[in-house]
Amino acid sequence: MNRNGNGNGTNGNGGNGLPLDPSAPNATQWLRRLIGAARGKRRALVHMQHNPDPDALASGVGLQYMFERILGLETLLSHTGQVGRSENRAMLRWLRIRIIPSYKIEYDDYDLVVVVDTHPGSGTCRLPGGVVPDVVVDHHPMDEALEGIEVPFLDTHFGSTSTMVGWLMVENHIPVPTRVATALVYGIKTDTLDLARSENPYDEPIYREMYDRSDREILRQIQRSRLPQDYFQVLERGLRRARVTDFAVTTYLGRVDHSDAVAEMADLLFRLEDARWAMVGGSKGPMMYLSIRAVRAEGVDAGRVASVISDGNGGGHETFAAAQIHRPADGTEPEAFFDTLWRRFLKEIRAKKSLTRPLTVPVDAKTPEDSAHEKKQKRRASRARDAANGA
Ligand SMILES: [Mn+2]
Repeated sequence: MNRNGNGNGTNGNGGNGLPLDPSAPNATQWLRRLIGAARGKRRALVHMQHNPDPDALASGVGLQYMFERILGLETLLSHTGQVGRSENRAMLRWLRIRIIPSYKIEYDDYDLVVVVDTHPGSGTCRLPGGVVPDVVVDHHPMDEALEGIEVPFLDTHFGSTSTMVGWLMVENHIPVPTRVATALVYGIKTDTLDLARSENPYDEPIYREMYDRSDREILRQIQRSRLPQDYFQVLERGLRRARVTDFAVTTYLGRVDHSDAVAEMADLLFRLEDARWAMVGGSKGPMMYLSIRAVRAEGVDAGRVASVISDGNGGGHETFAAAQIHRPADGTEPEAFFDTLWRRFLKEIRAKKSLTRPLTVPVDAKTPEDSAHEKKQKRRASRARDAANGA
């Protein structure tokens, strides 16, 4: 699993030319290795993380552009899962990014396979069995060293994979078109919480370089994208069911169309004053999705908690993590299953279950619609009684 810990990445030069790890290749050496792996190839495939987020999409677009521009190598973007969040769908639309579902792809037809924003062995890497990528570009921490990859450009010092790709272009003076720059801006923004989560010398200078070349109007269209009605329905359900337990805030969204809804709700609840942890669940088909957020502190590791409560089906960083768990085949209702995970979560973070209260209203509180409906029913019943009594 993709857990935090060793920061086993290699490293590169900062915008100031100073590598964090002096033994690591610099941007020119990485580019040379990348081009070396791609030279003479006929068709390239860039495989993104499961349910690709803006960082995966942007770094994919960046690499696609580099391969096509430098080598004239036809490059497709492939993915598993789906792009759910409205902003991310707007990004695809406005930046004309074409992505192809993995099941439509014959991997043998490609002689260069690149994995971005994830790595083999991580829960978010769903390469078909037996496919070993030639190149991996990723900033996520990993449990064990990768073997058999020709170009493992892996560095946990970068706040996003988009930063890594932008860095390759800036340091090597590769011109960046508006479309690619705009994508990279949005990729860096979302992965680093507008740079607030960035703790390295790369994200900010690369962000600035890309921002200068980006299309602001398109950025606005993406960030203020229209939301479907069911977004608000899920939001309402999540708030209504939310509970505060000790220092943790949690909720279950019920059925969701995509796992991004779970992450969005976790981000929202996590803003609750005094909450040190947030966990949100949602079910889709046979799967239960969880998103976990934690305040950074000594000994806190959200990735570990996600992994433990999901029996190894989750992971992530110290402060944010996720899990995808197959519901038990014994017919356990999703809600009951979430409850089991909820108990495990509270136990793992040592929150006192007895200190549980609703965040907004009691779980079984009536909505105005419920009350109106009930009144109508009562009126109908009394009319029926009156009629029966011959009144
Ligand atoms: Mn990323």
